[in-house]
Amino acid sequence: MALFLHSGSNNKNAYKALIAAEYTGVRVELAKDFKMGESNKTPDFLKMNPIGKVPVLETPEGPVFESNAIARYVARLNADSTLYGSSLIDYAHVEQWMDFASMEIDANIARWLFPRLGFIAHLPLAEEFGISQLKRSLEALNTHLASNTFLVGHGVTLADIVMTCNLYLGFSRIMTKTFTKDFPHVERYFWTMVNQPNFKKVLGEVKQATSVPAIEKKQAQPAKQKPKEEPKKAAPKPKEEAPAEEEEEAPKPKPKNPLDLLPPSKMILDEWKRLYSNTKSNFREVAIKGFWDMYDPEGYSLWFCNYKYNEENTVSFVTLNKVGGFLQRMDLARKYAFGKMLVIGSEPPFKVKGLWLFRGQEIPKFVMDECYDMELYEWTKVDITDEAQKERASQMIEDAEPFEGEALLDAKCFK
Ligand SMILES: N[C@@H](CCC(=O)N[C@@H](CS)C(=O)NCC(=O)O)C(=O)O
Repeated sequence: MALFLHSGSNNKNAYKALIAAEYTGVRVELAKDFKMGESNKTPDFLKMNPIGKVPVLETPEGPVFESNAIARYVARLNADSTLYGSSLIDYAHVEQWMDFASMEIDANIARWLFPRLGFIAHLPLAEEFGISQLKRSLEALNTHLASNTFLVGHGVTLADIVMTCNLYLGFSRIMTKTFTKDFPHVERYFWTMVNQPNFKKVLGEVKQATSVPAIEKKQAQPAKQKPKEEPKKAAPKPKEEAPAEEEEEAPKPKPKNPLDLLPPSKMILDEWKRLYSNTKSNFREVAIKGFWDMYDPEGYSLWFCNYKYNEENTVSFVTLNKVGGFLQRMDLARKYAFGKMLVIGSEPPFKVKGLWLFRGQEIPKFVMDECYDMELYEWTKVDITDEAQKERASQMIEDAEPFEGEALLDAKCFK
């Protein structure tokens, strides 16, 4: 029998229980025809939650409100669930991070975001305080995640679910790349989590906010306005209202990509990509030879990359998702790059190494700026006058196995 969750379908507080349900196998369904602002004002709803807020879970034993309590209930419905870790101290740490996610992350994102959406009055000093507290909390989280893949232990717990849902509001609505780049481990953690299949089923494809919402002037007076459910779009920003944090996010006219202004190259990237894709046999003789025949060292450069935190790659599917996410985020460079990423080793920790071909002599600045994964790798330019480096590059292109004496868990291509 399914349990019914009363909430709109785009509520990060409801996502906590929905994701927990994916992990525990408990059936939780959103109540049909729920309308925010109407359904949660009815006498029947107020009997379930006297404050009239969502989400509320209807259970055979009565309703539960407060999203963390609901998520805990769903996690505990399956006695075999590992969402609480496997010891008393794990349990305490799960609770610790759930509270941290709510009080230190979510509350400060709300202090920054909600006034901008017009839910409460916008007070610059209060915003400044919220942002400084959020940075302080993210700094602490970043330090923890520098040496931990998950918040607690070696797998997803309820703490990761609650933290990710709270971060989701921030990443998707207000925390732009300019803001999050100072917390690279939080970025890596967030994108790894939202790409886990059980998260993805609920959250879908997640996109980072590209600007800080403008202050909704018409709603900036207190009273009247009540929090709505995470509306989809912010109005365009009135320039004179923009505080410092927002200035740098102002939309600029899109300049031509500087790589398009480079002198023409004799190497046609698409031709190489076609050769790579179409070579089904004699790969060394056909594709690898073809690559070096086409390669133009003046118009392009080759780079080895080596993941800086290989010791964290203790779970195969998490490592593969991490690399998969990286390749997705490189989409912006498709016209200017080709890459091979190898996940190396037959047991953890897995090593992630790659080879990239970029237009120009440097790694393109827009790639460094836009794709946070780049900072997670060490980059070394390939010296093609060195036969050993050239051979290593060839082996990476052809997924040679064993690679540097080890089996390959996977090889992914960006083309
Ligand atoms: N602490 C609560 C927060 C619930 C909450 O603020 N819900 C909002 C939507 S995300 C709501 O129902 N607002 C309607 C209102 O304030 O009347 C939880 O985690 O469940």
